[in-house]
Amino acid sequence: MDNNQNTQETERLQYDENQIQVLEGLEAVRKRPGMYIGSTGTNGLHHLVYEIVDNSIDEALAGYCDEINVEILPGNIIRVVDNGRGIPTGIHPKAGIPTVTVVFTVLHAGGKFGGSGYKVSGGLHGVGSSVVNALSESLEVEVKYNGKKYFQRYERGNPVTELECLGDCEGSGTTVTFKPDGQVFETLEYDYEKLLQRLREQAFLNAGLKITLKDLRDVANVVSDELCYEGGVRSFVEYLNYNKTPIQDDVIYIASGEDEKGTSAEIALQYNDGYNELIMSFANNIHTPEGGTHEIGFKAAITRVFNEYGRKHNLLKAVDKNLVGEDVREGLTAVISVKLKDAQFEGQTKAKLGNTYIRTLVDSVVYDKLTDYFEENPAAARAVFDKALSASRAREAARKARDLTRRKSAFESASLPGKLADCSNRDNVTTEIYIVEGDSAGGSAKEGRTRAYQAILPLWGKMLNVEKARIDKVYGNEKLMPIVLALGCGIGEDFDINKLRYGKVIIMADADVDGHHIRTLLLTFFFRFMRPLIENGKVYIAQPPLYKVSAGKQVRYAYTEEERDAYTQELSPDNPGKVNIQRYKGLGEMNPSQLWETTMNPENRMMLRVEMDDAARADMVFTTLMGEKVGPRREFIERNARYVKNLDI
Ligand code: TSJ
Repeated sequence: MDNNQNTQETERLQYDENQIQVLEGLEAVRKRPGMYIGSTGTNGLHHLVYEIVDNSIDEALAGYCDEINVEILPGNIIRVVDNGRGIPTGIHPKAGIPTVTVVFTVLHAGGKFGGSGYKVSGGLHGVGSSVVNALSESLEVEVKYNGKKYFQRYERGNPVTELECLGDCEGSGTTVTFKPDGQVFETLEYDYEKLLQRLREQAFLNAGLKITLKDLRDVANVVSDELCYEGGVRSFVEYLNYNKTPIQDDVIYIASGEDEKGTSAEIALQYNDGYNELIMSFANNIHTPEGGTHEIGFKAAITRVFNEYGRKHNLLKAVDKNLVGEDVREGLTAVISVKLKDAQFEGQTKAKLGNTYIRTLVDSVVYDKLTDYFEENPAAARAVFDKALSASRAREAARKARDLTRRKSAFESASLPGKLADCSNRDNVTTEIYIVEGDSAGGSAKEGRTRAYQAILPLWGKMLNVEKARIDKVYGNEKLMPIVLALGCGIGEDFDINKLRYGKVIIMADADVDGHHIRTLLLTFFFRFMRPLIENGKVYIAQPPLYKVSAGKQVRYAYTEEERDAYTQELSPDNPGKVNIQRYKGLGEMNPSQLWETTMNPENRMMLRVEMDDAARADMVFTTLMGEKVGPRREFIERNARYVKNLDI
């Protein structure tokens, strides 16, 4: 880190009573970091960056900042620079120390000395820069304020220099550089794509704000992105629909304007020819993946607009039932962004907006503007209405198909698929189902498994790509139904995680192109029709070893090239030149006991749990990889080769 030549000479601060309280506050943060940043895993690590950047975004919202730069420096040190007013450096009247020092050392100091007014209450949001400071091995702040440059350094939350004036300067702004504490975090490695995703979101939500992200960790390979969207939420919807095929030319944009309480709503939406819905909602720029009153108001309004339009233009006859929410949201991509002074976040993860007046506000503005849009754009209105109508017919067909499957399975008494070799235990905690590609691997798995708690379901032949199918095509599909029946938890609206028959759902396929394809198809299916299965961490990918390294009777299985080389080293001293390396091309090359030892035995096996960072990111990946457009797919793979590999976990 820079600018710390003077550190050693500077005396440590003398602490008065206030300061001691402060340090006890930050001590609490270090004792229970999870309480403040959610976790000490990779999410918590990234959360530190968002906390700092949010301060710059507040400054932008207040109208004083239009550029934010975020850099990942060598050693996974983060630097955030903005061109705002700079954090005030004068003595804070209550604390008796510089305001900037208060900001970094007093818990919950944020917002007490100004800010945009759109502060949020409770939860993990806006816990503030002092938390980041407490959880950083070191943090340095440089402020350009009132024509002077100031600097202060902290270690694990404690100031180790006074706030020093470094002399005159031009302009104003804030630079914060921090190194997350290895004593606190399980991992210190920043994920560029993860930061990019979140910063891009913020750039869309703050139209015109320029955010730059730079990865400077590898000098030979500097990566950077500049994010600036004049179109705001409209651009956001265009971006989300980038690899989809819209059925209307324009993005519909709805804005409420600000009311006397300072509340406002902005909505952008566009329909595409696919079958999925993607709604991203935000309150005060904070993502609300669990929805809340803004989403409820939006959904209620569009359903009403569609039904009134259908009745008025006689597209829905007297005998026809009303369209339901699912119908009018098929193929919908929407972004909802509301701003309010007294945001209440609810739910387990504080990811759901609770203020009831927002429902009415969003409902009425969406209802009015969308009704106008339909009347003024008859061609687009007809296209989206007809789509909703055919969604409603498909829903009816799916219901019939589902009832048929239910009757059939009741009739056939055993409702489990014939190919399933079930386990004998009946609980859904300790049991596992292996979904195995190919009959021969399926055979080995059946023989090698521990029957008490491991079930095997072999798959064979080409599987349906559900990215291009509606739910009615899943019912009765001979490749997918065995999975649905074996898992027992239903699909789509009927899905019920409590009915899942196993504790873990494990996909086991070869480590080659075909295996990759099967994994992607299965994950697409789970993501589109059994999403809570992924959200609840039930889906795993088995990792068969890539190599068998043997010397005489000694055998090692290697899951990476590094491991292979290490085992070769390990075994060679005793057996010079006698090390044999076999590369496994498929599961079929292993006999049942080898398959058990290397891939299925909980004591030895490597498995990856499938996790979903963000529905929007996952949606984009699945549409790109499995959808119809070839151009975006190629671009995506070229740009994200590393990420595709990660996702394919
Ligand atoms: F919080 C923080 F310290 F982590 C941090 C704050 C980090 C970064 C990168 C930037 C900022 C920040 C704070 N940028 N801009 C500001 N602005 C103020 O703190 C500020 C300045 C002037 C006034 C005023 O009323 O005159 C009010 C505020 C909140």
